[in-house]
Amino acid sequence: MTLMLPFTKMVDLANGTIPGGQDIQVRHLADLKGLFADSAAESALLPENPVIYRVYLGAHQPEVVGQLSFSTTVIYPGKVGEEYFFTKGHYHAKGDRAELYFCLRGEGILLLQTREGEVNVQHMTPGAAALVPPYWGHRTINTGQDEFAFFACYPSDAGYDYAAIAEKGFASLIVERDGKTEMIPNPSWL
Ligand code: S6P
Ligand code: ZN
Repeated sequence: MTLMLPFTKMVDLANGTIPGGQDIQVRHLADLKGLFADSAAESALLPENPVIYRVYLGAHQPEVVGQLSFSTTVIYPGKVGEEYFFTKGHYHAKGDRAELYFCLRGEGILLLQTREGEVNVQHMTPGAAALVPPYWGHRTINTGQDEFAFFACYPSDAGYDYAAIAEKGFASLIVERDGKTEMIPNPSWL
């Protein structure tokens, strides 16, 4: 066994970034193509191809049992049609791996769903610690006017299954109607 040394990374609480982190993933609209319900609105915005969110990896540990990795995600404010900007969303490839989210700034929704289609909504405001239990797919959505940022800590071997969400989406959509945030059924959900 190789003994790893403890370490500390600072999260910038003002903006939710991890300065000097190991990696930054940038997700533009083109990376989320096909995920928004209003495909006409999506196509209209594609030439502009805005950045939807960034993921700042604080620690990407070896993908083995017992290790923890952590990151922050900053989702920018905006909508495609009436649907707020969101993350791609995934199940963990190892479905029995849980995850913890801690909201740093802004406001948003953690939308969870089982493979059987049961949906759950957690409201995220600064200070909210939300648990993603094993087997729940998860997507985060910026329902506010400002950037929405949260910290995530997860087993390093959890992995990602994006395919199921990319194919079927979530059973519910989070939209703005008449200036209010609403959850509506996804008309394309089978
Ligand atoms: C990883 C964790 C987050 C997301 C990030 C982006 O298990 O849930 O770090 O990766 O919020 O979301 P997505 O769906 O694009 O990976
Ligand atoms: Zn996850």
